[in-house]
Amino acid sequence: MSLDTASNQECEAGQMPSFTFYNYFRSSAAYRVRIALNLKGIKPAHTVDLDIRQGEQKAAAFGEVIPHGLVPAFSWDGGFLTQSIAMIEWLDALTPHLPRLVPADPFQASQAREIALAVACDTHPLNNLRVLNYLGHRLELSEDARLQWYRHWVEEGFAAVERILRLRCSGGPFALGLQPTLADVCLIPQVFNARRFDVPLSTFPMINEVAERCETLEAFRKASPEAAV
Ligand SMILES: N[C@@H](CCC(=O)N[C@@H](CS)C(=O)NCC(=O)O)C(=O)O
Repeated sequence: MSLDTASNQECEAGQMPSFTFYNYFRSSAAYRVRIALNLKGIKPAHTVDLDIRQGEQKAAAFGEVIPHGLVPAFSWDGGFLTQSIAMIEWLDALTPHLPRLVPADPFQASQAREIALAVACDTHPLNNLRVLNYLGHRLELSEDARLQWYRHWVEEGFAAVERILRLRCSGGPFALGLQPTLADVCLIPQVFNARRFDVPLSTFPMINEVAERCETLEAFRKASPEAAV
């Protein structure tokens, strides 16, 4: 596959190429992309499931399409894209006729990104597999200490999102109003992870309400790691 600039520009014409999705069922960043694909009704031509516990995403064979060694990623003939939020924005930009995940209104778009980034930048990276592995293997923190770390950063992140939701006062039922957006797409996988690690969520009523509403939608349910097992 050639990754030169000219071939990457082929996508700029606004045509969605036939693409491959690199996925791991329990990855919350990949879960975001699965929700986005379902909400838009887009099916990748191929899905490659990689077991990140075995480090499969770092195999040399994927070096040109997953250069940072993390899932999710997309590739197509002549190009690749990583970073779940960039990938979702790419899907959205190429299919504005399908349900919009980043609202057309610039202020609402910023608000969707605000919540998405509070999850994807301020919360999730602190609890990534490689971070938890480093705490355990390199710094030799106990299982209990790692769990404490995990819960602390989710609680910090969710406290911020809860305050934002309260101040934005969208009226629901989704994070920013009547339609699910990038905000919900990022929030729900983090809620799933929080439940998995028994983070108490009763102090985040607005997040809980949004999660309950999203989970009534098939697009969210079918994207869940539980749907894959
Ligand atoms: N900022 C990235 C995060 C990607 C990421 O952290 N992926 C995790 C799974 S959720 C991963 O591949 N972890 C492998 C590892 O930590 O070794 C995104 O949004 O796509």
